[in-house]
Amino acid sequence: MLSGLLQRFRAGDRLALARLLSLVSNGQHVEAIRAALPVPTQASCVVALTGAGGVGKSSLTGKLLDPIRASGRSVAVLACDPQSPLSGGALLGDRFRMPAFADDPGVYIRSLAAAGGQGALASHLDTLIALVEAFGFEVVLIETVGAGQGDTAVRALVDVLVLLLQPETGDELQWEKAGLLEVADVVVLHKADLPGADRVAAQITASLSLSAGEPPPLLRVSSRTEIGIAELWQTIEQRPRRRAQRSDPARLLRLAQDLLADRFWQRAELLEQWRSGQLDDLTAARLLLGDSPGH
Ligand SMILES: Nc1nc2c(ncn2[C@@H]2O[C@H](COP(=O)(O)OP(=O)(O)OP(=O)(O)O)[C@@H](O)[C@H]2O)c(=O)[nH]1
Ligand SMILES: [Mg+2]
Repeated sequence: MLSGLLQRFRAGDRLALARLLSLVSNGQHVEAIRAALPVPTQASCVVALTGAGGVGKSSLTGKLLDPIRASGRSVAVLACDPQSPLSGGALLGDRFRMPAFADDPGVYIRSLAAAGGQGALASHLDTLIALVEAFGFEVVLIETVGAGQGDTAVRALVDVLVLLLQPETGDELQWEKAGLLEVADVVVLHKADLPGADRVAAQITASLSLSAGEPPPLLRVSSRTEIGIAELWQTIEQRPRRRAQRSDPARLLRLAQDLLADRFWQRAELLEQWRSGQLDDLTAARLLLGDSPGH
């Protein structure tokens, strides 16, 4: 079942992509899927939009599709929704805000909910990203509800983390306490069309100036009036890509694993010998690596 699915995935079948995303978000066959993914031909740009519920992550994600598509790049949106898929509300809601792209082959939008909630989804987020990257999408936008600690984990998996704040939340000090500002690469004061935006912007600027090192840029954006949308995408694009940091050995290891995985699935004969018991695990693994079996 899985190998057929992967074959269709490699052939560019969107239904196969959807099915694989479902499997991974439910924690099924994650290792096998991960191992079988082709190496992406080009590095994509992975952006996470995080912030409290209702801050406007979905609306802003929809708006960002315009400058991304205008630049000619394809884009996948992964909305990591903590709600049950049974409610269906979030999925429909997200789609409804992006109707202009329903027939655009360069746009793929998917809401994901995990049985185990947000944490379960986040634990497989790297593989979910790898899936849409391997499918060929050049930009990946991830919508995730900010939960403080979770954002630190998300940050390690993406190129740019965008934190959304809004005026009039009444709990403006919460993001400071949670250390959210510290993990952000770009801070957005969203719903800047609302009254109180100036005051909150000044508060955020003051908080940012207290942090050690270069503070992240703060942008005022409104998805309602479209103020700041183009500037935001430009800012995101110009940020250094975290994942591209060449000094990270984990990235090299990942590439080596991908290459090895490619080789693995081509070694049908070796797999058959292993399945039939002619080769034990260790010997088969060494042969796969190109080692002589005894060493
Ligand atoms: N005034 C104003 N309202 C906005 C703006 N963007 C979104 N909203 C409203 O804010 C509400 C929440 O927007 P969403 O985009 O669903 O927010 P979200 O962060 O994705 O919400 P969750 O996915 O539920 O966490 C909606 O009622 C939007 O109409 C904006 O720029 N200005
Ligand atoms: Mg949303």
